[in-house]
Amino acid sequence: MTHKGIALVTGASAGFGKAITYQLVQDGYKIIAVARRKEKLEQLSHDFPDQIYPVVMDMTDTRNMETTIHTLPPEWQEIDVLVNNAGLALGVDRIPNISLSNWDQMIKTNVIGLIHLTQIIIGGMLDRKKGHIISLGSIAGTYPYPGGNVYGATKAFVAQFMLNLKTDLIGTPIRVTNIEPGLCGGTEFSDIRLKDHEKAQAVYEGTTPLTADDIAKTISWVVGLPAHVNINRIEMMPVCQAPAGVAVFKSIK
Ligand code: 8X3
Repeated sequence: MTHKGIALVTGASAGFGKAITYQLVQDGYKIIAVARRKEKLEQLSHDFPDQIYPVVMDMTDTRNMETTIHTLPPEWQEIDVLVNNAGLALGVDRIPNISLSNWDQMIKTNVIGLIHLTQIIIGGMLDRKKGHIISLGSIAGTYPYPGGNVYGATKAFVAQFMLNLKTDLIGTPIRVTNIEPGLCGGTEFSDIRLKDHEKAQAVYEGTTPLTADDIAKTISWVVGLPAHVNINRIEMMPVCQAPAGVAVFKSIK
């Protein structure tokens, strides 16, 4: 298969990131697979030893990020596609009954880690006049829901950052896309968010949610479009989901 280029995928060891990694390998990309969990990354590179370069990196540790990226082996330095997938939701508690450390962790990963890594990688893309930056947003960045508070706010940040990034890059060939999925099952997302497997399973009961493969196929399509086509954002939901109505609290007894 023709070698299409190098893609760096964050959060590559599981869920969306793993599906995106496998899909892009099938599409002919070599992948720098970034995640915190070394053993899971080793499994990925065992599956595709020549196509995957594993990098253990914590998205909240921005001090070492630049060194990690700039000391990649020379043959892995020219990144064509960056997939900012790493991110998490913690909790569905309503304000004020929230955990500030959960809020901090979401902001550090979903916002700070993402913008730092993007800034570190974009210079090389501009030098080579080639690149595509894709982030995983969420419908939670557009539609509020109870307990979505800071998670939704981080995803709203990501959506606006990506639009502003595209704007700053006008006149360059760099492409910028935000993927905004709704209900998506089969990953650790709700287990991590709710810290209760049964409650996490219940989120998807009676639904046919999106899957990580649906997200990976969408990214494959976006990346595979001709170089002059930029998909700014894609909001995607399963058929069983619709944007929420506006809430009204009535005090009638
Ligand atoms: C994941 C979608 O609806 O759980 O970002 O916020 S949702």
